[in-house]
Amino acid sequence: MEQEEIISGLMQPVPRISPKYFYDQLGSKLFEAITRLPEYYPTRTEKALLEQQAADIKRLVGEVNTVIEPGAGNVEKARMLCQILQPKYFVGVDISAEVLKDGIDRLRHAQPTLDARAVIADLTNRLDLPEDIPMARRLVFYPGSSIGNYDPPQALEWLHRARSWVDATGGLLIGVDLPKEVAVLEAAYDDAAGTTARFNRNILAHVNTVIGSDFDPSQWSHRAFFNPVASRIEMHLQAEEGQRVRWPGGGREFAHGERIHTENSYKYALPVFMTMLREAGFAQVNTWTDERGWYALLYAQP
Ligand code: AVI
Repeated sequence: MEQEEIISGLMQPVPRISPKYFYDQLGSKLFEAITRLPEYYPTRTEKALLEQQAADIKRLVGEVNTVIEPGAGNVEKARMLCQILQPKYFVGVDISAEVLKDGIDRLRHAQPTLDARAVIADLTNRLDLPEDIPMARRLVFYPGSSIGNYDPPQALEWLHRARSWVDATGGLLIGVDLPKEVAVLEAAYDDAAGTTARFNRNILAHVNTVIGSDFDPSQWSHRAFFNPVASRIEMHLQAEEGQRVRWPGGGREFAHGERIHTENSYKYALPVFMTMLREAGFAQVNTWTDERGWYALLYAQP
């Protein structure tokens, strides 16, 4: 299944690899390093917003039974939210088992009265939550502007699914990265220390382990740029030389300079994203933005 998906992507006229393959063990560590880079503003801007607006968030969201975090990663941000909202349950969902389980352990340690669970799942498939988690008063927490890594139709689909995880008493708290000066955006995805370049190249090492290919990551260079028409950062890997890459049962020729598209990161203007939320069945939306207007947290209710 995974193998077929990757090979089919590599065989496209414009070859691509899904960004979900960034997150093997090393990739997850590199992503954590990215979130601490001086150029990568989304994580720290969102954290500061959560801290500054804690009282207002608590007031608006009110009593919450369960916080559900799809793509919870190391559960760093949920810890703060659970402190603010004091839910009974926390359900973290992620494809990366080890990082998630460590994060859940740390959360249990920090908040012993919280019933915290780990669900290992690929979010592109169906999400099955533990059966004893009540339907009432659920809050889906989707921080980090991860919604931006889906193309808009898939992002809308994702919002519809999030709506289906809650009833009329629930809601969605979501982080969205906003459009801003191109130099700021491009630096965030092409940092001076080269961490994002390593993160991007590491996808090839991961692909090698999944499909048995012989990609040489050092033969590929990192490219990241803002596409103003689509309002997204695009990340690509560009072949330094012409080369043939082989895998069991096949292979492909890559020309010098040819690119593999590895990620899009959409930057939504607030009114655009609010329209998507309404389309997905969230009628009431509250927003908080930082003073530079770079990032937004939105609380959406059915
Ligand atoms: C996980 N996601 C929100 C990150 C982003 O900003 O799109 C992934 C990332 N790619 C490169 N740097 C960070």
